[in-house]
Amino acid sequence: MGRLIVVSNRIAPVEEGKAPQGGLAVAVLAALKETGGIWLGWSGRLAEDASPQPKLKRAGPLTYAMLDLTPQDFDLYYNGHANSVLWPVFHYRTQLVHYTRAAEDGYRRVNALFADALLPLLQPGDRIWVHDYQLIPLGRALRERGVEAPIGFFLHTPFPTPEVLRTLPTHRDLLRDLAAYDVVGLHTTRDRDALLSAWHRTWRETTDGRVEVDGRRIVVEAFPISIETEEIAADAPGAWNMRSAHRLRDSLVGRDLIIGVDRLDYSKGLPRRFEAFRTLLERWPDRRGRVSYMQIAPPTRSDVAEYQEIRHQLESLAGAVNGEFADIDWVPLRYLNKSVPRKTLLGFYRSARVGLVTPMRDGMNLVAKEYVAAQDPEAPGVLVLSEFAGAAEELEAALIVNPFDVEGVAEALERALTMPVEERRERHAALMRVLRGNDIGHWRRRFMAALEGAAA
Ligand code: ADQ
Repeated sequence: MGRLIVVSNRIAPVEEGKAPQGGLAVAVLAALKETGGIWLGWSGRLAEDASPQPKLKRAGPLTYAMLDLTPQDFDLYYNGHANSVLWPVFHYRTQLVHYTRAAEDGYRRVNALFADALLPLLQPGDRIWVHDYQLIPLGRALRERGVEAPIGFFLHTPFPTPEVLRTLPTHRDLLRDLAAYDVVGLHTTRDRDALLSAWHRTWRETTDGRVEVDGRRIVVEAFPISIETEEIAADAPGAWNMRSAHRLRDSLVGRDLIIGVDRLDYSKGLPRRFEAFRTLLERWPDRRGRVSYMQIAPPTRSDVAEYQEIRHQLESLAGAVNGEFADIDWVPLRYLNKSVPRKTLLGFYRSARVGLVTPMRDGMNLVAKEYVAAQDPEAPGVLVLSEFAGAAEELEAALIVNPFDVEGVAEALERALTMPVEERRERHAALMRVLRGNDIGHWRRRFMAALEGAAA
């Protein structure tokens, strides 16, 4: 097997001896350690005189290649086309799209920069794995520079249906960009079918299950991303005993906890989720004083206007719910705008009677999976999960809700809070079977096997 070259917007270099944070970093590093290789991405630094050559940092069999960007390029590429056009289109929020040709030019220029930076680092036998919507044109940019190595692409967001995709003025270019890859991976069969129907005019399925676009044969498949199931299940009891988890439970004085953990993003459905909690307290008055909802939501993409707006909206909603229902010794809604260390989070998940995950659209949603894996199998909490999270395709034993139906979400909360322990155990066991059958290692190996198949 040749070396693996991973390209993503950000890279997560891991200090010697420290564990990587987060599933994707874990998966990518595991793959890179197996084969040796390079991880190329933006360094996180902005500089007026950014060099087009990446800084290289070696760590055993792998090399981190870190590119600086100019503030102008970053603004057009990242805040502009990636996060103000592609992110809202892919999450079906077409009213939030701010398309400009200048931003798309910047996006393509940065993708070309990535291609130029990668070219001199490549060797015969390399396999290339590109990640996510920031880098869709990279495969074609590499092909235009003569790269013949197998190139795979994985999209971490949903892929929209053709009518929604059409709001992007240059959607045909995007479809042609995707056709430059040998493997295109999506989270769910729904996303795969959406891409196939967008390709409909030019694609045809071949007998070996591939898709032919303009004479190129491409593997298009659902690879549902997952978590380190066994590690999380093994770490959770210790995390439950950490001081942070004790502090949390002490503060609850026996009340039930509902937990939500999300990046502060309009795709995550937080305003309606707050409304659903308010509806729970309105319709079931004896829940008052007996349940608390903690929402952890660290701000992201704060330079984009919509992200500032949602932050204000949530502050005002949280204030309204607490103003209406709080008592001298009870705060119904705890709203935290900060990030929490991974281990601490596991202890919080395990302390919560309900995991509330209600995005309006989500590629997969790893929080849903982490919440399940962190539970005590003898007394597990209940996952309430949006049908619009990719995870719902696998996690059928959760309480599945439509996040647009605020009353329905409140009913599911009430049902979760009153669910007998036998039913909770059964559902948890069913969910764990799914998460053991498809953990992050399985995801990585399946994708790598598809890429290897393309090479053959
Ligand atoms: P995200 O939109 O970031 O990911 P998610 O899948 O839930 O959403 O992953 C978030 C990760 O960050 C989880 O591992 C979670 O534990 C962690 N996290 C979230 N909030 C945190 C906090 N306050 N403190 C600490 N850690 C926190 C994108 C797509 C998803 C897709 C993933 C992976 O939007 O749909 O599942 O990529 O492909």
